[in-house]
Amino acid sequence: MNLRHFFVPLALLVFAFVSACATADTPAPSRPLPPLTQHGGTWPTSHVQGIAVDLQGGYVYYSFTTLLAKYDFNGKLVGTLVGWAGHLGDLDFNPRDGRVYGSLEYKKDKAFYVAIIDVSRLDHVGIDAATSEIFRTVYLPEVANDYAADLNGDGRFDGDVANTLDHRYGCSGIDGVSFGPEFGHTDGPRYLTVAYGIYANTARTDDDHQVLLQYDIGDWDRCARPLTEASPHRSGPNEPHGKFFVRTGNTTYGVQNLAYDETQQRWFMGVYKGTKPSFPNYLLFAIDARTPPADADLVGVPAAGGHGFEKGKLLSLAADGLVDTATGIRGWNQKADVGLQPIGGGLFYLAVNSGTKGKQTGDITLHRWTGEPPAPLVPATAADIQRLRAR
Ligand SMILES: [Ca+2]
Ligand SMILES: [Ca+2]
Repeated sequence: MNLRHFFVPLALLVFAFVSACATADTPAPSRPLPPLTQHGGTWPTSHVQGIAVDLQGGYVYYSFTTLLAKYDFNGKLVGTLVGWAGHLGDLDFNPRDGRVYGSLEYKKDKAFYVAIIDVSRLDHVGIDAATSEIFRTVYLPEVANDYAADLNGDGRFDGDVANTLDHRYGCSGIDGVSFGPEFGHTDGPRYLTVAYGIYANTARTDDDHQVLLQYDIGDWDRCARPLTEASPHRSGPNEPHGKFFVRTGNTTYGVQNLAYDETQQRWFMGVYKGTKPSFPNYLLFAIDARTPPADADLVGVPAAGGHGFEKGKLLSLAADGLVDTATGIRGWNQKADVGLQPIGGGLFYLAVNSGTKGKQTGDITLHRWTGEPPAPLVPATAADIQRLRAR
C-alpha cells in the first residue's frame, strides 16, 4: 500500500476536524461593535440637540427637539417617540436603570423638566409620549426660580427674551445633561448634572458663568409624572444636591452638551460661540472631576447686599488646551454643540447637524481624543474600536 494513499486522506480529515473546531470555538460577538459613523435620519423637526449611547445594548439615541430616534449599532431604525411641543435638548443614557434622561423646556409655562424615557420599550416608529407610559418627567423648581426671576425688580418678568436684565445668571432654561460623580470626586455615587441655558447678552456681567445643578435621582421614581402639556405638573425635588458655577464667559444658550468622560475623569461642555469680545469664546471646555469646588466670588454677579460679588461653589477649568492670557480661561475651538458622547477608551461620538427647516439631519462620527489644539478630537479608526473591544 502506498503510504501516500493513507496519509493524505488522514491529513485532510485532521484538517477538516481542526477547521470545524476552530469554527466552533470562534466566539460569537458578545456585544455589537459601535459604528465609526451613523446617519440619524432626516426628520420634520428642529435640529438634532444631543445623543446618548447604550454601549452594552448597542443603541444610539438622537434628540431632534420634538422627536427621539433610536437606532441600533447596525444603523437600523428601531423606534421613534413623538408627541410633545416642548424642547427636548441634550440626552444621557443611564446604564444603572437602562433609561435615557433628557432636558425638556416649556419656557412659556416657566416649566423645566428632566424627561425619563424607558427606552427598552421604544420598539417601533411613532410611539406617542403623551399616551404611553414610557415617557415621564420630573420638574426642576430651582431652574424655574432662576429663569423667572424679576432680577431688575421692576415688578415685571420679561419672559423668553435675551435683551433684558431679568433671568438670574442669565438663565434661559436647561440643556446639557450627564451622569457623573459629585464635583470634586471621581468615585462615589453618580448624580445627574443638569446645565443651564444662558441667554447671549453682552450688556450685563452676571451671565459669564455656566451653572450646573447636581441631582440625586435615587427617589425620582416617586416624583416622576406623565406630562400633560395642557396643565404642566410641578412635581420634583425642591432643591438640587449641589449648585455649581464655572466661569467661561457668556456663551449663547449656555451648555448645549454636557458629558462626563470616565477615561479622563473629566466633564466636557460643548457650547455655541459666545459674543462678548472680552472673552476667548471657545467652543469646548473641560473640568477635571477631582478638582474640588471652592467657595468663591462669582465675578460679575452683584451680591444681594449690594457690596462685592455673590459667593458660590466655583469650579475651575482644566489646565489644558488653548489659554486666554487676559482671562485665564482654557478651552478648545472644537464644535461639540449638538451631540457629544464619550464611550470609553478616549473615544467620543460627535454629531453634526444639516438640512433645512422641517427637514433636519444628524450624523455622528467616532473621534479619538488627542487634546491638541486646535482639533482635540480626530476621526477614529476601526483599530480604535478593536482596542475598545479588547479592554
Ligand atoms: Ca441643544
Ligand atoms: Ca423685570
